[in-house]
Amino acid sequence: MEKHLMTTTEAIDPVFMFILGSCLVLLIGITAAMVLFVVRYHRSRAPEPTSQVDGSLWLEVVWTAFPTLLVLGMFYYGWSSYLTLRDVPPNALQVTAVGRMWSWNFLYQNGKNSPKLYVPVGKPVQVALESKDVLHGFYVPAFRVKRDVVPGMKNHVWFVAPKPGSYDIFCSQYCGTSHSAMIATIEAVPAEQFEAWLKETKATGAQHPALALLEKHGCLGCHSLDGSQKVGPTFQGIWGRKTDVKTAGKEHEIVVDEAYLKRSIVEPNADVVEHFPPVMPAFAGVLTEEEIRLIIDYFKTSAGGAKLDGAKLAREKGCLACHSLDGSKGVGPSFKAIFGTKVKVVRNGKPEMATVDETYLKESILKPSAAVVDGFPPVMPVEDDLSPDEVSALVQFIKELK
Ligand code: HEC
Ligand code: HEC
Ligand SMILES: [Cu+2]
Repeated sequence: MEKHLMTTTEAIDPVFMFILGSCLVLLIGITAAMVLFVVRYHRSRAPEPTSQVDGSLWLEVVWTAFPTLLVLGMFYYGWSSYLTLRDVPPNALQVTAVGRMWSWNFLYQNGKNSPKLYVPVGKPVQVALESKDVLHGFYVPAFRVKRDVVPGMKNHVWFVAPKPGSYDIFCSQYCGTSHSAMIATIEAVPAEQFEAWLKETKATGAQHPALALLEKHGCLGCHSLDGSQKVGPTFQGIWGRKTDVKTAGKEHEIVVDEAYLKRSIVEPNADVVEHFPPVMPAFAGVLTEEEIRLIIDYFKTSAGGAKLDGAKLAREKGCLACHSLDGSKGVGPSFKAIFGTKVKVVRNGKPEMATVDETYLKESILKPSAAVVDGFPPVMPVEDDLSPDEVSALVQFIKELK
């Protein structure tokens, strides 16, 4: 038999009941004693003091010892359940929750991401907490976990979903206009269903033999296939993209081609991509010529050719938290049918009319404060980890919205 795992709910609930119970007993006891004394010693019943006792050791010991023990009991009980909240079971599933104004996105270790937190029923899940912008709070009332999500700080919670179903996730820190809309759900599903869901991602090009190689050699631990940041640059859209690299200490721009890819795999420190640490192990002698061929082929076709889904991106990057698709006004203007229209914007403090074309859209995404749409607050965040391909996909998506 597996040892029963104490869940966060099981750790917190008894402490809560204990403290609530103690408070109730004290409240009722003190109120009853007070009422009793008021009646019993009312002036009409006892006009003169009835007793002249001026000390009772017994009473003093009791009223010192009892509250002390009670409070120490609360501390001990509370502290040990706090430790349960902080000690993550070693076999916990790892997920990262990324909070931004005003949405949550959940990243799984295989690179999959989702706006809903899917978890297997009955298994512990550790959620690492990250914020893209301001202070948020990850709050799941059903599992009694609540933790601040602070930009630049590592934090985590863990929980076990005991039964299949949906559980609410809220943001517990006021983080701006649409704070109250920063809601997501945990979908707890049976373990087999969860595994199937998790694997679904790899649907694109799952048949490609290079993927197995990328997995086998741990490339996907450092490189994502979906555009997300890991230790190394994403493989999404890698073929033909322009990259700044450092070769022998000198910075220059290259276009990703066969020769560059081969060198990057065999001799990664020859050209080190800007803003990344030179930590990639060399695969010379580990991968055969044939295998490297396969991987490069894969980059050329699947990873490079895979079209980015602008709609999915707009959701993942949180754009849809502020921009509607149906014409309704949100924190920002709706994306519906804006392409080709004219908008009044304020540029350098001066109002002007702008035509919504590709250049305008691109600028709006990369430098939101350059031209601020009239009647809207200048609160759109700069998404600094968008790749050029992602920006084009977003522009394309907005362009096609009828
Ligand atoms: C320990 C983490 C790690 C592993 C494992 C790893 N890489 Fe890398 N890789 C990096 C980092 C960091 C960079 C960027 C710095 C550099 O260029 O050395 C990089 C750069 C690259 C580049 C150049 C990317 C660009 O945008 O120009 C390619 C191609 C690449 N890796 C392929 C692979 C392949 C194929 C494997 C598996 C056989 C692999 N990597 C395994 C960390 C890793
Ligand atoms: C925090 C809310 C917020 C988020 C998140 C956000 N925006 Fe905006 N966006 C705004 C606001 C407010 C405006 C209008 C003021 C301005 O132009 O800066 C705006 C303006 C725009 C415009 C110009 C629209 C027009 O009608 O002229 C585009 C295009 C745009 N955003 C795209 C995006 C994309 C793409 C994303 C996701 C990467 C995004 N926004 C994320 C708030 C947001
Ligand atoms: Cu928030």
